[in-house]
Amino acid sequence: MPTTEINFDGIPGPTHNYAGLSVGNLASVAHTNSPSYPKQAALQGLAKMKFLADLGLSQAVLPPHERPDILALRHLGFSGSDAQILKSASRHPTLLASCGSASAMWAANAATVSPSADTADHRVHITPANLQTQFHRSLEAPTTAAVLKAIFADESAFAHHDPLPGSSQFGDEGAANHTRLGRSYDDPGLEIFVFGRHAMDNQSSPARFPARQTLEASQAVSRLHGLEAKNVMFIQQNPMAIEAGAFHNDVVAVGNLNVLFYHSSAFADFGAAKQIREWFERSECSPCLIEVQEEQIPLADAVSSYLFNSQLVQLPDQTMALIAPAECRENVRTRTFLEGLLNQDTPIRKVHYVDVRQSMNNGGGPACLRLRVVLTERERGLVNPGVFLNDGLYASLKGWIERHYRDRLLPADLADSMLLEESRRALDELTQLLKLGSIYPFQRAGRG
Ligand code: SUG
Repeated sequence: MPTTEINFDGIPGPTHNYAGLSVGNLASVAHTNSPSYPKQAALQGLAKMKFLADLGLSQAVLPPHERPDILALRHLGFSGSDAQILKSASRHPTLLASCGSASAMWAANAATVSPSADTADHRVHITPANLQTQFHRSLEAPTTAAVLKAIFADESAFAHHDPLPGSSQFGDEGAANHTRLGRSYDDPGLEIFVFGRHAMDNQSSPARFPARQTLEASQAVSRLHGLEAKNVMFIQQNPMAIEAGAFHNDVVAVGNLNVLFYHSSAFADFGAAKQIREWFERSECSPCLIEVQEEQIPLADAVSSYLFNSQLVQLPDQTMALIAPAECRENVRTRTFLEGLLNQDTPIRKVHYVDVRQSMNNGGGPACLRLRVVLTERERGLVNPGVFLNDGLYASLKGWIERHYRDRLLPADLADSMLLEESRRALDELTQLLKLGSIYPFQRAGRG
């Protein structure tokens, strides 16, 4: 098998709920306190994974995190038994919801990964994102780091870095603000880091909504990964896009190999396309830059439909497909645009629509749910094999979700100690299914 891209998808966890925690994420805020459907969320995520696997793509899974995060609540001064902690914390609903979010499902924010073709020591470099802008997301980094170490354990092939310091100057949201382009997966690629603001001087940044990724964080990740300066670009997100609800760059742009598909308002630096073209010229390959104008798709439609949060994948026949959210089929402008795109001369030959609405309602589309990892055949052979989705694992996961997940949840249910027990039982079984060993605090400390 040649070098390929593998999608690692986060499974929506048993506490999936709508608490409206993410300022600047229009869908999250719009669904505040709506009932959520955790079983449906997880089944939708799993169905997307199966769909991609059936297209002949390599697909793997990442487990949910332990929620509510009892350790975090203890750290914040709650004490007693787990049930007592939940009861006391329920008097602070936003705090409890923050410790109960299933946000680890959005694996595009788990880490930044640089393939071995790009790095100085020819290992795959992994930096878990600190996600420090939103408290509920900042809780993910330690478990994410443990999970990634359990999956990519061989140090001769995989280099794990600590998350960046948890300060606002180093806000890092992982692969959602990182795109790798190139001639093939084997060749050194162009790693594009998109940042929302300069943290260490006074350059423009949006006012209403937070710019989560800083230039300083992106530069640090690029240094840690040992990337060559000539193969790295730092581009600022257009503050207007953040103001319109594009809290991550992957809401307005997606790239793969020589294709970059993006909204004309995605980047503040209008010279970015020229620089990308120049890089490709040096690599003796022509890029396919598909810039979508405001007249074609207004930014508001791009954000509500999540058109650019489609996955752009390379199929075994070497053509590309867009895996778009079903919302793009319902929006006449995006549907018409996508139909037209297939008649243009680009590598994109197919559009498939997937229903991940439970995740979409919290601002997470198809591309948010996956972390892309490009691996050589040797590296792939060194990955913990338990996480690869095949028919057997698919059937096991489906049964596991059906047995353990609740149908319906409200944020107030997070105070129910039975939910914590159910979730821990589910996760314990999952680590056995995926052969991950003990990765959760409750597995190490014994049940409280
Ligand atoms: O960080 N939503 C996530 C959605 C992340 C989407 N990821 C990418 N674009 N790659 C966020 O805003 C909402 C949780 C809540 O409200 O309970 C939330 O965290």
